[in-house]
Amino acid sequence: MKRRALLRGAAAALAAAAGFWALPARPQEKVIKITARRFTYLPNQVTLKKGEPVVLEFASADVVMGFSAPDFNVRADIVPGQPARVRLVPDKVGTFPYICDIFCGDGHEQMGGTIHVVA
Ligand SMILES: [Cu+2]
Repeated sequence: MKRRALLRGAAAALAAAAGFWALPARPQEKVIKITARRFTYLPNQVTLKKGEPVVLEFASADVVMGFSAPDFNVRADIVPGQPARVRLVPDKVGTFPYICDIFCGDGHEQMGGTIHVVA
């Protein structure tokens, strides 16, 4: 009885180890670099895949800017000289706007871009 229980324990441990080793290596997250300058983002269109994690890395070429994509609940301050990173896992397919949410001068209201999420 005791031996069988031990064997069962060993089998469970082996199965757990096999499961552990079967886990795929965490893929390197894709980084998309976006430069913000008055009053645009470059690029101002990004295409992402649903469910695929991505890091948006922002740099400002002039003044303090914002980045806000309300559909994905992410935002960042973009301070010159300090790259700002936002991690995003798109959970829906479609076309979603993002905007600058820090007043950066005349033209600020038009500053934005588009995130396309494909299946
Ligand atoms: Cu702005």
